[in-house]
Amino acid sequence: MSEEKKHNYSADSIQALEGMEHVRMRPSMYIGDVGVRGLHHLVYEVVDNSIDEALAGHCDTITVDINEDNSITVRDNGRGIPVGLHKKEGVSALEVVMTKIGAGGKFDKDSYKVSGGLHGVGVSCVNALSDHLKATVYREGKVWQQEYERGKSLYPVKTIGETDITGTEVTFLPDRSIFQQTIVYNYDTLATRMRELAYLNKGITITLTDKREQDDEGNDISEVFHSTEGLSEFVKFLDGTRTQIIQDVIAMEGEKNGIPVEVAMVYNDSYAENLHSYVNNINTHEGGTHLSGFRRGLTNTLKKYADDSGLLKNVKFEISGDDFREGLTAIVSVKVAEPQFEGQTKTKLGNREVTSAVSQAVSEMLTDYLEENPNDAKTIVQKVILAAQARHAARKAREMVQRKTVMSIGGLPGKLSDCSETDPAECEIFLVEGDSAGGTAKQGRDRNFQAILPLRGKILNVEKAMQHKVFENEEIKNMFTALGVTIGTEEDPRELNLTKLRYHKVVIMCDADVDGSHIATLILTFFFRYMREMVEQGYIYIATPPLYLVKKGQKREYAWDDNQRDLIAQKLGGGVTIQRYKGLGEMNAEQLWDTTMNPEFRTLRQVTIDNLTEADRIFSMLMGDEVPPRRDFIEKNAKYANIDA
Ligand code: 0RA
Repeated sequence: MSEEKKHNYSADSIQALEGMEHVRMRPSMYIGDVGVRGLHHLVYEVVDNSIDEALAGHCDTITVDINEDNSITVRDNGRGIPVGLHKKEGVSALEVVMTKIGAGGKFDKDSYKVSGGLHGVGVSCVNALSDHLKATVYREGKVWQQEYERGKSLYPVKTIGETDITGTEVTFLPDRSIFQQTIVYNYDTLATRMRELAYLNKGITITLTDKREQDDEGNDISEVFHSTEGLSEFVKFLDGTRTQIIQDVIAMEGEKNGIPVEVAMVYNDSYAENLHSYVNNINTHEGGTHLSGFRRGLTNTLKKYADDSGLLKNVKFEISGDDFREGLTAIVSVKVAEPQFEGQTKTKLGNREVTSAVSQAVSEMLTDYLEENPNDAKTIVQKVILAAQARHAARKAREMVQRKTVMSIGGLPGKLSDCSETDPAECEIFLVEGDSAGGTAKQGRDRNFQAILPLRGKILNVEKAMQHKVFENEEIKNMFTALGVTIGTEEDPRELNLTKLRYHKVVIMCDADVDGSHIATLILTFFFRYMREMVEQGYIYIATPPLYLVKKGQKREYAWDDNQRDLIAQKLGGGVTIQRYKGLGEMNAEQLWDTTMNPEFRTLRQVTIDNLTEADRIFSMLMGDEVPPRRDFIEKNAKYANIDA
């Protein structure tokens, strides 16, 4: 495609374009983006085809290899993609699947194709976006093969040998000219998704191997994901470090009105609600009809049980739906033949018929459970009553925050050193650990567009505090007021209101040591639990102060890690003095500006949530009671709180 043609791109020319070329021209339309997310999406797309084959009952083993050159190999023991002549296209069915957009699963009418990546685009799309792809099919006693470059076949399907197994193997190398940011795969990202898939599709064994890296014994890094219990194991994994307050995970699996519904739930002693929902193995962040169905079933059933059992006799305040979900962790997974996805990120299920299917399923299983486990039933109802009580207290505290914010034209927190610029898009606020570092930051900043809010020592761990305590906390009230964020809109009294947000960059600036990263994590936990939309909108950043100052005579250079320090020392030719910054407080205002605050030289790390489910698990683990898993995580991610999981 010439440059000129690209610019003269019109509706007509889309149709004229071959599908595969269109994928290369507008990759984001097919895989969301061409950054890290899109890169990993290619793997999910290929794996989803194998999952479909497994769901159809023909495959139980999938392996995913990250090869040394960052190419990916996905292998399964299914029937193998058909290789016979495709009458309409006049070439092998394999070639059609690999080179025609939307050809996907059209061959097998019996199969109930439900998985499929977020955009359900198929493997041909991966092919179009790969520098090179090789498909190998083991089928009918022979090994068949075809290779492609940027989606174009290099030769007709050929046989390269004999075999007594069946299956499909796809190896692809993403095209650097498309994925310009990076083509390096992240093991943990893939592991998280493969683990999730194993829990969502019990019985399948998924092995992930990283051939780029070996352990001390020289073996590749590798993990096997397999779940016999499915969602109930997933719930236990997610709630791993929380304290369960009922005997067992409440789990059900069945089909209602032709819709397969799977639910697992457990109550813990926290105050957080953790609902995760999936449609056809896709995480529906924005919820939708299946989640409404779950909520409805849960509320109706528990309410009825509580009423019938007389446990509410002396309860004078009203109990709301939210109260039934405090301390609840639950996963709802449905399979829908023709899902309608809505919402900003197309992760909200719209199919109306799903609500009643899930609601009925939940009512049935929960009614049985409560009858068979009266002790647990009582525990749950008591928890609900406490939640309702606390909610009334929390509402008062929230209203205080709100009143203060509304009144606060000119009533900003005393500790805030505001900037003079008033356009939020241009404004930054630094949340700084401690008053002394706050003072340095205040001197070092550019007061035109940078504001400073010092926070006192350890801020409240919101993971473990009841809601009203959170809203009563001074530092947290200051953050709401300074940021101009309120809670409560016309429609939803709990929704965040960002219309008066005063800064579009909120920078968490803490010491570059273990204590500092702990404080940064506490602040992040607050944003994640109480201002999640701020994170989702990309407003939250972490500053990265340097670890070392290397001096020789008048020359000063900064280093952010040991390696860099040594290189600088070498470059300056020995005889250097090295200062290790133990905290922000050891820097003077000018140094702090030069290294950490000046937009020209600083590095800000934007906090993103790739995988909400995993982020949730990490926060509950980091901020929970149990020390060993936290220590493990921090050691593994020692390079300064790597929370953008
Ligand atoms: C359609 C028909 C048949 C197999 C597949 C698709 C298939 C596709 C993929 C993609 C990755 N692994 C796969 N395994 C199988 C087979 C129809 C038949 O044998 O009758």
